[in-house]
Amino acid sequence: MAEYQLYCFAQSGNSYRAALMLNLIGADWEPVFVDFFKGGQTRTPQYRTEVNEMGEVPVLVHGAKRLSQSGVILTYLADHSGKFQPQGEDERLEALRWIIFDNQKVNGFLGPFRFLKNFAKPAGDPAVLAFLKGRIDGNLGILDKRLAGRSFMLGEHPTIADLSLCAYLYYPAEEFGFDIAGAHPNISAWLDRIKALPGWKHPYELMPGYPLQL
Ligand SMILES: N[C@@H](CCC(=O)N[C@@H](CS)C(=O)NCC(=O)O)C(=O)O
Repeated sequence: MAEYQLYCFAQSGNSYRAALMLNLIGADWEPVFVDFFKGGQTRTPQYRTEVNEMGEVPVLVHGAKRLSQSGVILTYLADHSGKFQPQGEDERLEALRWIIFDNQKVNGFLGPFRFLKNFAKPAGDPAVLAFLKGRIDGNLGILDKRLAGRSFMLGEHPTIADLSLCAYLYYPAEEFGFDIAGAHPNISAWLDRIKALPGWKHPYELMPGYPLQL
């Protein structure tokens, strides 16, 4: 058995943060496929009792430790590997600030938008999609501005803040119906820099369940 197990599925950008981090730090890890779409596995009492009471992926298992919330998982892996770790109190707080902003407002809106547009049956209400799109555009603008004149979110070195914020941004533009990298040059260059890190893989290569069988 590998040292780490990650409960995840390919379409989950929230899981991608953790899977990408594990790959970039060269961890000995294996995915545990969670059948979110067909089996509704995260909603079963068994999943909520045995895996995660919050009914979510990702969940990281490391020996006796079981962690959920990608921000917690990224922090744990950074502390244990010494890689992608913010340095000193100011950087730690700054990374946390961006991770919370990301969870709530960047990928926190992109994930549901993509789900409602691409996977939900029936597809989401156009008024809901329009609301989310407005929020997404504003928040991606904030991210693009932050990345002007910086290689990564906290400066010249990549940290867990970058690995959190890129969660949904490598999925195909057709799944969103708009081209994030095309519309945001600083985000586009930053995504290329993350992609160049040794061990980078696309979410559909890194996690099980692609293509989706419904
Ligand atoms: N803030 C959480 C979000 C996790 C999350 O929403 N995961 C989705 C899959 S991408 C999920 O498991 N949803 C299950 C559900 O809503 O029933 C994190 O960063 O880990």
